[in-house]
Amino acid sequence: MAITYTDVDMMLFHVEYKVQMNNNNNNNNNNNSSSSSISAEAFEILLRNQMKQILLMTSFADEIAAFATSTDSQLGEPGLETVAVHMDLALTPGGLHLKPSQLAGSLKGSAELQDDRASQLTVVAESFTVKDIDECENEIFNRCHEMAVCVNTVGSYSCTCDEGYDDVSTGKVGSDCRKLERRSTVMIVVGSVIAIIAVGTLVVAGVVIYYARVRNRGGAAFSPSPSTYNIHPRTHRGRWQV
Ligand SMILES: [Ca+2]
Repeated sequence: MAITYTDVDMMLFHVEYKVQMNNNNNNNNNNNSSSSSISAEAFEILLRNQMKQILLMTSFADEIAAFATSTDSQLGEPGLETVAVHMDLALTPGGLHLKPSQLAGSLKGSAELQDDRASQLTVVAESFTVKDIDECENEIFNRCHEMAVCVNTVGSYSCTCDEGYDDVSTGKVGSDCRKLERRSTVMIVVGSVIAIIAVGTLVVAGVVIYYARVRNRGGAAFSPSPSTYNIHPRTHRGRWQV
């Protein structure tokens, strides 16, 4: 199980450690044949409760937002005493100052205080290692926009919009990138073309109208008036008589 915080900014770390299955209880019952048997469900409950106690005693307890554990080994196998455990640890942004080595040291110290060999489940304190989670490797861990570059940092990550894209994010920087400049340029070009066509149409229309008027005026000047025809009414209509 992994923590997936994509709606808020969290510091994510991966913790690897080992737990030791203690057989004291079963030895006391003289029943070694099922000494290691424990259901996966019961083990998860034990593990989570113990880890919660350990985490609450660390120096960064106030920064813990959530944790999730998972195991590699199959549980309930005869003779199985040590199980490798993975834990995803989410801290609030206030934990930014903490380094993985500091987290591991605090976990170790807290586990040593909790170490109780008489109980069924014992945490092997020496096994804690803390690693940064590379949020950029898996999209479920980061909120970078598809047109943004994701850069992993210790405990966190950053997003930067690609060149030519504007950052219009309202939340995490680089979570929303838009092609605003190019869109404006296209609109300007389209607007200019429309304006040129409109002006050209007006000019052409003006020229056509002008020549039409000139043509109409010229035709009236050279046309003979009806009175001119009446001077020689017997001549062929339309021919001039000198
Ligand atoms: Ca990281």
